[in-house]
Amino acid sequence: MKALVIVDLQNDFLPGGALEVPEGDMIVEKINDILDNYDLIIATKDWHPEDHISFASNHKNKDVGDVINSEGINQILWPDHCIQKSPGSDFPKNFNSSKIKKIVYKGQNSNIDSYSAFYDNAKDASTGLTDFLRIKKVEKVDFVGLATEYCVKFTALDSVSEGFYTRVITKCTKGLNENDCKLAFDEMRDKGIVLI
Ligand code: VGL
Ligand code: ZN
Repeated sequence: MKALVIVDLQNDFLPGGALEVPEGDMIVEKINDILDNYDLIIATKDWHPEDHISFASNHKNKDVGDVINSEGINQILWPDHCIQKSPGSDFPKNFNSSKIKKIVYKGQNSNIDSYSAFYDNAKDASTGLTDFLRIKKVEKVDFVGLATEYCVKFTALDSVSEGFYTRVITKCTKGLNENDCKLAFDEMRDKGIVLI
């Protein structure tokens, strides 16, 4: 079985959204165009409570872009984004979500962020995505979505370490920072992810 995991394709990550990824809107139709190549389509949603630790607004005297340390884990502070059930958390309206068999929600715990759709940033709590893929007898997983150097990277890295044959379709991802994306692609390649 061959699965596609669409990472955090949500309004807040598109131009005009709370945490906009430049040209993030340009991948929506490209993703629509490849859906028929897969046996199973899964989407992830960044799904934060209002008091989430990653929001700069929840910390006194901190700004977006500052880094705090919480229980030994560095946390970048972001604008409020992808608040549960908000319009910013929705899929883009031109995204064909009709073929999605499962939505994996992440970042729901107020006290820790979750860039990966498999585990939180402490590698503590699992979302159940590994079990879901194994039950469905998935061996090959392709990843697309936003943002390349955060949630796409960490999700794909966990996928390869969970033992799945893992690819990232680079033309169906966009990132926040071009140089960080280059570094992210190098790291993914080094860890055995196939970039296509
Ligand atoms: C993401 C930053 C904060 C992502 C999510 O989806 O890449 N980035 N939350
Ligand atoms: Zn987030």
